[in-house]
Amino acid sequence: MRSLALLLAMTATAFAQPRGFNYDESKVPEYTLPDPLVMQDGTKVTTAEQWRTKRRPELVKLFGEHVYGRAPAGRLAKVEVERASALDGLADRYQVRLFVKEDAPPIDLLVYLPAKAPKPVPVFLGLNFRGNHTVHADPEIRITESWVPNDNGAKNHRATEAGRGVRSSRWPVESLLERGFGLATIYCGDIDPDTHDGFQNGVHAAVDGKDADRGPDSWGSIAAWAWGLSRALDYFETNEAIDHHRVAVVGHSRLGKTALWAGAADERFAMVVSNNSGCGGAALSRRAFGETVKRINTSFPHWFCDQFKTYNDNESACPVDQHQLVALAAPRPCYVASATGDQWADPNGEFLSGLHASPVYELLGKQGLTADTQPAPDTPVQDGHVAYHLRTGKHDITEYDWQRYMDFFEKRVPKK
Ligand code: GTR
Repeated sequence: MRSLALLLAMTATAFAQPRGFNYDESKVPEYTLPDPLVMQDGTKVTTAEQWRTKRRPELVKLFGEHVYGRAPAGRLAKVEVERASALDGLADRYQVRLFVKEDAPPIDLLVYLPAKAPKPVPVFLGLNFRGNHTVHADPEIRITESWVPNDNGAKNHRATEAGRGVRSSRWPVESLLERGFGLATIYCGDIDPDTHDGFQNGVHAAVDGKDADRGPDSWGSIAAWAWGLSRALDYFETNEAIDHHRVAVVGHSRLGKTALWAGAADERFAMVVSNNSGCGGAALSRRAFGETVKRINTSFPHWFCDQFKTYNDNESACPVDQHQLVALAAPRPCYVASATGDQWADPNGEFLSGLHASPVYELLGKQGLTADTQPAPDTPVQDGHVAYHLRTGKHDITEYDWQRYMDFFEKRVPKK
């Protein structure tokens, strides 16, 4: 019985397109999107000032209360830094331990900076799924002490040497260094374990205390991961080799949802990248195409706040939809990327989010997305401040995706 359940779980992961969900554009229900430029009280937002002082804060609050949960203010209690030359002299490697409380478990931040580039350098920052040591074969990367998932999806494993470099295809470190970028990453499970543990571990326990009272708008795991990304940025502000005004926050899948929310909540990020983020990320919830709100809340009850569960099969009751999350990146550049083989994440719904976020960019004097229908595969649209591409292939983040993110960064994130 157990092995049958395991087999089914593995099949679902391998094909990532569970049956019983809608993948047919003609069956998308009719819906009306909430207007990013209309306040809850009906006032139309017509100036950049109104957006900045009224509507933007209102939307951040709504996403906190209805989708991700509200995170507390945060700061680092202690930081320990180890610096060394790495990758045959190509990189300066920093292994930084971030402590959100003096006695909290460490959050390990791994940073590679191009050794030869003039400092300070711009950086891409993103979370990883299985431990920092999985992103590169570098033998010196610390192995996380937090629980990690194994290949069968079980989440209570200790990381070992066997995992070193196994996810390097997702982290083209040398390509980034070659183009003058630094790369920084944290294992998401160092911030908050990706299991429904009743918020007894990770930063929820460290900051709120174990068994803290939780309300419908208390922070879930995505909000905790996003909060952790902001703590990495706090550290960057103290490292003179890093251009903390030019940090792009990037993430794939659940960690792409996280990148979008991190960039929305923390305007210090200079650019936001959503790679195949799907439901609860860039995809419009009201389309209910592929993964639905109900399904995601059922499979991953710890990701969002409890209030979000009240929108199961009732997406239109939610005061926000995900195009407004993209709009919260404005006027900063935001890249939304999809993959042809990732219908579960609703590629067209991801595109439409970028499109319907664009009026906010325009109000702020920038062009948003410059296509009004989804472009053909492998034809990036990068002429405005919202970029989009549909990569041929499966749910993944690849060298192709990273090269496009670097292209866009070079075009759109000015040197200060
Ligand atoms: C899936 C989930 C998606 C996406 C993905 C991932 O199982 O349904 O929303 O987040 O996991 O993070 O790899």
